[in-house]
Amino acid sequence: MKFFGYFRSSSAYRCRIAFNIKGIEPEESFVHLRKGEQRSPEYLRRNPLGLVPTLELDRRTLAQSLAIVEWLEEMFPEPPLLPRNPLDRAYVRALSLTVACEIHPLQNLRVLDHLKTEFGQDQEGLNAWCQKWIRTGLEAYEGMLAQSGLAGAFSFGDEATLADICLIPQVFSAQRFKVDISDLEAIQKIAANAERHPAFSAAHPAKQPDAE
Ligand SMILES: N[C@@H](CCC(=O)N[C@@H](CS)C(=O)NCC(=O)O)C(=O)O
Repeated sequence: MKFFGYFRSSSAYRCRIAFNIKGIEPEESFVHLRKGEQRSPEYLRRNPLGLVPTLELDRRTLAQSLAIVEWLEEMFPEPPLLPRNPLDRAYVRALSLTVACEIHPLQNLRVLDHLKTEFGQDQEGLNAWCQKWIRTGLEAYEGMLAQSGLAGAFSFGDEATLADICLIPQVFSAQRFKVDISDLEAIQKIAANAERHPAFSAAHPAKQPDAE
């Protein structure tokens, strides 16, 4: 099993947390996004999306972090990343997709590059764009936690789930783009608990071999 990622990629960060929780150590290969290695013909043959992560298996290749994490969950069910009850599973997926579909794509490198080159935005403009969408999405996530009343130490109960695997890398990006989320108390509490969780802390971008 070979995993292609980049230290600062939040989608790769999600998979690293999941690998750590499951106790699996794939061989790693690093794709330097700032140097554009994700668009090299060699990488595009692996992953036509031109995005990380990619998981290469014996005869097959998987793209999309949530598909990779759900495949891991099915292959290695313990410890579980999704609750047992179908409604709870759907809820945890809804939290996860709030990050993965509503927030993350808007702050992706290629989107920011496009805003810069085609729409004349400078770094200040890009930061304002990211701040707007990260804040909007995380406020909604906080609202969903309050509405359900199901959070504990983590987003659903006291054990980390797929939702936290998506949330924590997004909180890291919020810090990177200087988004003030200090008032989002439930998220702050979960982030503090994740910092003390070995699977989350070992997956942190600063601890990766390709970190700069
Ligand atoms: N939905 C995809 C998103 C993948 C993605 O956007 N990856 C980013 C890094 S977090 C990337 O490779 N960006 C390169 C670029 O924008 O050129 C997933 O969850 O895997």
